[in-house]
Amino acid sequence: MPITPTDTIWMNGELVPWDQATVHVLTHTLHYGSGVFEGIRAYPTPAGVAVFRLTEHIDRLVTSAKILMLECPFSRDELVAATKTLVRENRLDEGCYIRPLVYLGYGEMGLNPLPCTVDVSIAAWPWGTYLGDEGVANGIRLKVSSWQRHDPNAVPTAAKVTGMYVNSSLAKMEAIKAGYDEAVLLAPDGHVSECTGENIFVVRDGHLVTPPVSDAGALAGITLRSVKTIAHDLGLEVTHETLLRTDLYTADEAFLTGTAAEVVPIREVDDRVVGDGQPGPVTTQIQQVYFAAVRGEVDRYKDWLEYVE
Ligand code: PPE
Repeated sequence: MPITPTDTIWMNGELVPWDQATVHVLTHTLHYGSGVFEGIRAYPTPAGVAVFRLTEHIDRLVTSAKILMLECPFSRDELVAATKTLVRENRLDEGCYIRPLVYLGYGEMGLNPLPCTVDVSIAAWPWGTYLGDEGVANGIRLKVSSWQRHDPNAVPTAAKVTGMYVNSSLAKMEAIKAGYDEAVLLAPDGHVSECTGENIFVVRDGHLVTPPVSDAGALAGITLRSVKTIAHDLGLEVTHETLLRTDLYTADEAFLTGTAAEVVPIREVDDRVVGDGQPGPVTTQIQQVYFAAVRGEVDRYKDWLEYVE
């Protein structure tokens, strides 16, 4: 997934030319994975480019920083304003992916992070579909990973910590090398947790089920929250229930949700066809409403859009 450069990246309060947005090789977080980050998307709408649920993403970033005891030198409001400035100044009118990062900078080494300076960057660039246009249209093939999701007492699964994504990358590589598109990870108790960078839903008898986020060690997804609202508004019931891998095999439909991935149907899990192997009617309906909502085409979800102008 190559990056398309834009003009500038926001670093510690300034817009820095793209090629100069660099760090020292002894940057603390590069060694110990102790940063926190977000993934956010902006979309073109009839009223101009809008960042989807920006304040909620920045709130989650600030919460992740709190969990890691990172003293973020910028307030929530400053980070929201900085993100809007970045998207506006780089004229990303067709939408973009936005990646804020709070990290420990250069100056200290060793496992005590408390004396380190905390740096913040926000980058944005145009990014297409994360799991491919074909996957969005026709569904993807999943493999249950041999790698287990984190134990929340080993690393804080409620925080979006850079170093924790080693686990996701191991699972992703295993799945891709075995010929699948994506992996689903099981929590230490054997229940379904989430995918490498997405939450997971199944549809049973027209009713949506997703794992209980914190018990399953999954991220409290903002797309998951949006999908729950959309489903309720469509008159569909949504519950959080523990799921076994066999619940994925026997579901009528399944799909995953995430900012980068958006809403993607699952057509197979461990070589078992889910439903009839086509995106099901509930998945398709949720996907259509989600894509319309992010593009400002659904009045009732206008509050989710934060305009950069
Ligand atoms: N689980 C994980 C592990 C996760 O990384 C994400 C987002 C989600 C669930 C869904 O959360 P939300 O985006 O709030 O609906 N993954 C981000 C990073 C992907 C990547 O770095 O690649 C994202 O989608 O931006």
